[in-house]
Amino acid sequence: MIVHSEVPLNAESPRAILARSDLTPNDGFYIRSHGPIPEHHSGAPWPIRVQGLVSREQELTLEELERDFEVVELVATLQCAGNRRADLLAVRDIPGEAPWGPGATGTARWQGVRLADVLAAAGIAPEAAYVEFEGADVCEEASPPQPFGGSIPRHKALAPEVLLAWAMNGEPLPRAHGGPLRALVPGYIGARSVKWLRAVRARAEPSENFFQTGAYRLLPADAAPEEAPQRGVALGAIAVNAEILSPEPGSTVPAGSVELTGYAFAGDDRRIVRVDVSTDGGRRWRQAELLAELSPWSARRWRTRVELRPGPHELVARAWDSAAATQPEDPAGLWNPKGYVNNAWSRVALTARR
Ligand SMILES: Nc1nc2c(c(=O)[nH]1)N[C@H]1C(S)=C(S)[C@@H](COP(=O)(O)O)O[C@H]1N2
Ligand SMILES: [Mo]
Repeated sequence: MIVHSEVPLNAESPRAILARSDLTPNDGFYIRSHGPIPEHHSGAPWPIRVQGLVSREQELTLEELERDFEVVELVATLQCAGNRRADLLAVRDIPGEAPWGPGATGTARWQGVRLADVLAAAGIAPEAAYVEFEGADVCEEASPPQPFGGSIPRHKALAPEVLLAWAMNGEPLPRAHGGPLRALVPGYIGARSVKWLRAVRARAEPSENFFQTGAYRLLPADAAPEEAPQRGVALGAIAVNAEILSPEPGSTVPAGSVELTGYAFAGDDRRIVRVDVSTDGGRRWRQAELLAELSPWSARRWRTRVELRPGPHELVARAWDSAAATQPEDPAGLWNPKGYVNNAWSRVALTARR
């Protein structure tokens, strides 16, 4: 793993791990944490509260979730809003934010219960337009310090793909990934998939948590990060994105036919429909072969071959989604004060040798 900080633990997957398989192994899956991992002894109870605009507030243990609701499994990709930030940092400095590369994403098979079923049992009120999640980790970087949290709109909270999940790739949810229980919101920025889940709250308004109002907002380039609550927009659905995974940037490869692989991911309920690659800076494109789509909520790997003459090259890739959205050409126009949502074309410079 490429470690960005030890405390709290933040680490991204190397390109090679993402290139190897559709499912990311648990021990190679990126970890993004704003606070310390909360104490929990395995097997000890972890009751969650379901509260707010519901007719019957509840406290549910893991055992009750598993016993009283349908257990479902789902393959879904998580992707941090800060994925690929390094390319924005190359445009202009972003103080206090780590230079995440393309490995702040991963795909796993998750197991849990549908949030919709839990909300139905609690009797979610018609005026509940948002559902808030709150974790157990108190984050010192928030002002004021507070548990990590955030919210999603009602229509998403009631969608069948949103889970309260306790297992990842057939193992109990590892503590670094929110064990014993996390929210899983496929198609939305990773920040809404709150780890170490303690409370689910139906509300008329979006969450007032710092990570909803003060961070994970897309600010205009001229805003200061402190202006976040007044300016910009809270991030939700992910924008279409793609990255070249191999060859590695800066590598030297034998000239001739070179295999190019990568990932592509479309947000919310959109699907990847096409990936293009170019060896001449985007004047001419050819289509890559799309590999398996494990679920509507998962990233898709792709591959193709390009002919490279000896010398320096820049390989370019971009994806298209089912709403005909594609990626912007240049990160310069995407720069924003917190360094989110870099979905510019992927560019990898390398050398081909005879
Ligand atoms: N409680 C809590 N939940 C959290 C976070 C956190 O710091 N605390 N980080 C969020 C962010 S920003 C992302 S991208 C994902 C990362 O999930 P992972 O560490 O399992 O990859 O978790 C989200 N859930
Ligand atoms: Mo994130």
